Amino acid sequence: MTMKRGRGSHHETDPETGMIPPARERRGQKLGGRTRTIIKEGQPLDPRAVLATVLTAVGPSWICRRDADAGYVVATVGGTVDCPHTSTIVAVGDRVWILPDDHLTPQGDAAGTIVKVEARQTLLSRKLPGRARREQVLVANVDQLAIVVAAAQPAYRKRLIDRYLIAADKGDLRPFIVVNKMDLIPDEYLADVEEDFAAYHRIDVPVLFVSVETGQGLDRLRSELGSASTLLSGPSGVGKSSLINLLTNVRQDVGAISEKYERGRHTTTAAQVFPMNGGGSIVDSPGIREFAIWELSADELPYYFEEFTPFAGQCRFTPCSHTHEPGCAVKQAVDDGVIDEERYISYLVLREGNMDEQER
Ligand SMILES: Nc1nc2c(ncn2[C@@H]2O[C@H](COP(=O)(O)OP(=O)(O)OP(=O)(O)O)[C@@H](O)[C@H]2O)c(=O)[nH]1
Ligand SMILES: [Mg+2]
Ligand SMILES: [Zn+2]
Repeated sequence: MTMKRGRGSHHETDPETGMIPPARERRGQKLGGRTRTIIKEGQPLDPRAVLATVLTAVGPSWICRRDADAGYVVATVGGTVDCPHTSTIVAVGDRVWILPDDHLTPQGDAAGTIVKVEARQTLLSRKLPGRARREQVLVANVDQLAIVVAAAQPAYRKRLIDRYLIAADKGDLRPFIVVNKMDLIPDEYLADVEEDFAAYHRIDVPVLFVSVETGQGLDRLRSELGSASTLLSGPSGVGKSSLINLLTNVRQDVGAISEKYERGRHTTTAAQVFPMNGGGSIVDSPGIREFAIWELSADELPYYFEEFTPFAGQCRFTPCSHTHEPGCAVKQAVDDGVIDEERYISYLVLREGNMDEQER
């Protein structure tokens, strides 16, 4: 681990798997243990079941909000669940049907069992960190992905940004980049930082330069959020939660409930949906250390670098991997400065192997 962090070395994620401990607990208790969950599609739905949205995880349970009355339910998955997907049975953002329990939780909240999960409209997923070849869905059903990085402390990594862009493409999310902590950049270097992100403008990915400290760029961010649902994701310590604190004042609501179940946690440990006043929602998520794309073949890789497309047809060889072939028009475009060199490096790194990424 050589990644710089903005503050002390807190470790909300499991150092080995990169996952938050509650999720591991959840898998152990619900999937590996005696209360095994059986996935069975298309079973009749109990008429008492109510539709809700998963807002966040607490230990092995999920805090959900009922559609009908916006009330909260703490629900678990157990027994047989009707679910169209096989990886990550329930994720934050999922639309679920909950069978209400007769009893409240010991903390006094309505309780229930998730009996059905709806198909996901969009998703952000990655390969589960570690050796296992499994998909991990981080958040479902948001419209937009704000890739949040810091101008400094911690330093941003283009390789990570480019991975996020591919994952957004795969999961049908509209991506944009938020560069926070611009207050840490001395005036004489501001133009350099902005220039460093110009390649993203050229591929139509908006880049917003903001600062929680000075308020710079927050109006632009608000208008980018609009009435959509937006996931904020990025490394730890870049200011995702700080931004959300500024942008929404309903944070306390959901936060208060999850704190009853997980006392004494300060950093973000699970993704959490915050409804916004003007409609839409904003989703906070724990800092990401590793981001390997789930299912990415070398053949399909060039299609995720859309700026290569006008040149790819002019390569001398077909197919051309755009790595070593003579007469490669993509490489020529990089040499000519028409394709951004950093984007090309991301392409090469991903071709080499889409491994878990820590310090690239
Ligand atoms: N200088 C400066 N510091 C900031 C800014 N935004 C946030 N910070 C600080 O950066 C640190 C991390 O902020 P958080 O909001 O907790 O970061 P996060 O991205 O939510 O981190 P995780 O929950 O661990 O993923 C805090 O000490 C913030 O006060 C900013 O614009 N400028
Ligand atoms: Mg946070
Ligand atoms: Zn080529």
